[in-house]
Amino acid sequence: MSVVDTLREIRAQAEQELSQLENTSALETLRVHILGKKGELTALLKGMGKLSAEERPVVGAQINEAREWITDRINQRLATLQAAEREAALKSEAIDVTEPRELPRVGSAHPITLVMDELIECFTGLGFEVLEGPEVELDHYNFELMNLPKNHPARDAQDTFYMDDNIVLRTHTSPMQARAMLTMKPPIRIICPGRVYRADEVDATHSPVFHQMEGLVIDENVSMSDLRGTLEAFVRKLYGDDIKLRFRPSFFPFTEPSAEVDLTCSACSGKGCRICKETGWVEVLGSGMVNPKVLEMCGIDSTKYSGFAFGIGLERIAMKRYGITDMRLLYEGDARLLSQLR
Ligand code: 2NL
Repeated sequence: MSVVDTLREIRAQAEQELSQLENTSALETLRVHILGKKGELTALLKGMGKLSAEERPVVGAQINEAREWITDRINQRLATLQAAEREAALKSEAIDVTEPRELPRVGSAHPITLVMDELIECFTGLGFEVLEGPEVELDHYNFELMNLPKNHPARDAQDTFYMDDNIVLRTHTSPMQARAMLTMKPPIRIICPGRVYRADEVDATHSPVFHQMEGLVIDENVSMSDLRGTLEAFVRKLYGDDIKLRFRPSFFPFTEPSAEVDLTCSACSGKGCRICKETGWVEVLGSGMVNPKVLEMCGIDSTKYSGFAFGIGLERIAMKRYGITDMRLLYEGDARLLSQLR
């Protein structure tokens, strides 16, 4: 076949393929196939060495003409295909900015955290300082300094987890308060919030891990009326003016005298219901004047200073506040509980 015939064939073939191919990558394949290093036209150019001196310029010009023609056609087609591809990309990648989007799920604080923060706010407003301490404590701080010597029967009520004979998971935040008395000089006004442990079975009102906030005030001439006034101010801040307080005699080894504080039941306004077991009152905290023995063991002169202390169970406050009747709900991590409190 003559070079002219081959060129005609290449053109015809190119023309047909150009009209059929549908994207730029097929076009590129075609371009390489004809014009590339190993392409058909290149092969023809390489074969020119075999031609005579007269034929060479004529054939060379024909090949060049064909190359220009094909290059033009490819570039035209490229422009068309690129435009179409751009159009398609714009369509498929278009974002409808008016479409409503899925909102991110926003978390919320746990009810225990909410109550803890609120109580901290209350007491810091009354001039208390916040102290935190270790959850793994020495028996000495947790029990001995709180007037609960080894083998004392009252230890039963605070059975806990022993790491060894002398190291326990704290049963209250009192050990931190003992540390404060041993290191600070009166006047002392502190609250100690935190996690505490008892070897209790899990049920609707008990958990082996729970939260407490204890308070301690030590100064000269601190009396039971200061305790009453402080707790009354706290309850008013938390629940408002309508609620009534009742101080009921009680016993704790670390306070003398001791009192438990009841509030009028908010579910029935004191009329009596299932929540308050028909008494009209619910217990919120334990308190008392710090036992002079505890003061002395913690290095405070009990002839010069006196003090009061109290312990508040945060689970109880949270359950009362949010109407949660089973304590286990507070620890199950069910997001539906949190979403209801938002
Ligand atoms: C309760 C009772 C109470 C205390 C905690 C305390 C601390 C020191 C000295 C004396 Cl350093 N007392 N804490 C006092 C009375 C009661 O807690 O029922 N808590 C949930």
